[in-house]
Amino acid sequence: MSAVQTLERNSELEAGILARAKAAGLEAIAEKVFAEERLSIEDGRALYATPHLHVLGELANWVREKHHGDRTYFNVNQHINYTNYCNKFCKFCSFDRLPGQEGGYQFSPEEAATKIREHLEDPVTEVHMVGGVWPKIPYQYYLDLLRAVKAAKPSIHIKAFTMVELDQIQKVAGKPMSEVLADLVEAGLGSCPGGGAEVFAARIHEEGYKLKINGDEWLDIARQVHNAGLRSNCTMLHGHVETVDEKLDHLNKLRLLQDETGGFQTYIPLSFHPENNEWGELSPGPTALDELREIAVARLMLDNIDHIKSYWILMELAIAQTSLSFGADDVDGTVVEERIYHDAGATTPQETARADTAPNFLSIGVLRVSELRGLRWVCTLRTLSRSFRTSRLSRGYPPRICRPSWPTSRPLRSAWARSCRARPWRWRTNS
Ligand code: V47
Repeated sequence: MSAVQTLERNSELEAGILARAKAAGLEAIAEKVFAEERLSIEDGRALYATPHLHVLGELANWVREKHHGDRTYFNVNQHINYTNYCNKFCKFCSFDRLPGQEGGYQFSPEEAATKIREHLEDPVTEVHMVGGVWPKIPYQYYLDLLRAVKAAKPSIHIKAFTMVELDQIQKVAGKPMSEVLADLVEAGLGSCPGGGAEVFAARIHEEGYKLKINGDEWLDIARQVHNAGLRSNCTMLHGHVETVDEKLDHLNKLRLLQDETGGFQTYIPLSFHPENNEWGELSPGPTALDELREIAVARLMLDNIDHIKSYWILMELAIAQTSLSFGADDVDGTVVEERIYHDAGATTPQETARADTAPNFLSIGVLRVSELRGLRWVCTLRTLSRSFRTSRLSRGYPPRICRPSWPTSRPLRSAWARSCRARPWRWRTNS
């Protein structure tokens, strides 16, 4: 297609979206989106309120395609929750235990390293390591944990310790955060995950997690992490007792810090899971439509954060797939062993084997699945890409959900599915 044809098609696409936005009363917002103007809190309220979820999705998908085209990022990673000992008693948490309580555990650095060694045959490039906050854990433990994991697999990228854990680590270290971060980096830390942010509003902090750092403290530690040259993710826990305005305040605070530091790589809305925790009595958690809205609003409000992640462990694979048409461009990874959400009632599998996941996402027309290695894109994986035609993403919305152009007949399709499982992925490593 020539450049002129592409331009014509894009403006046709925009005209179509604009017409539907107008019918939905979202025309002014659509114009701002196309002009790449920042949306206001008032615009955010309209996005949360609109019953026209498809128009919202269309706008978010337009932005997603503009930034990432037909790419979806996927990661061969491994989660390690090194301890569930915690003294914060957050009302949404089902994972925490006290020492001596049934199910309580803390891995030694060597045990964590063993978990990495168990997967040396897999092309795992990143470990996501978080745990509870337990003041009796000495500073040296955190350094040893990083070193042991790195020794088990020197090439691995370690994404570890939320701002909440860093706060605790700094307290136990008894020295400035800048020095603590330097020590952790020296021991192997590569970046930080986005957890622990919950909802920044003082009311929610007071109601749900008052023993933990508050929103301003979370943001301040994130600032220090970014200033130390590390990148991090950011999150918001939604679907419990929060209001729309509290969510918009949270998103706005993330957006402002990102203007300042540029250090957030990915935003992940975390869907509240209600089993085995206090807040479960107050809320059943978000519906699939709430989850799609959360992804789309984030894509539109967080205009300065590159990646919006649908964490499939929380959302179920099918909703995570659908969310790729509502603004998400990242689906996390293989995970291997997850405890925080499974303790809270998640019914997703513990691990999605690469061979199963790739066809799952590819089957909705995502052609290239790329690997996020420790928050840096280093690999592009073109599994099966020749078997599919770009239908979903380059033709705009609504997605033709989302048929691969081949194979079409049933026997061919089963043969194809079998071969997906049998065929190892091919990797092209850029580093
Ligand atoms: O901070 C705890 C949340 C977070 C529940 O950075 C719950 O790539 C739902 O942040 N229902 C930790 N959520 C996990 C996290 C994360 C996950 C995946 C990827 C990344 C990343 C980060 O989990 C906690 C808390 O907000 N959480 N309990 C619950 N019942």
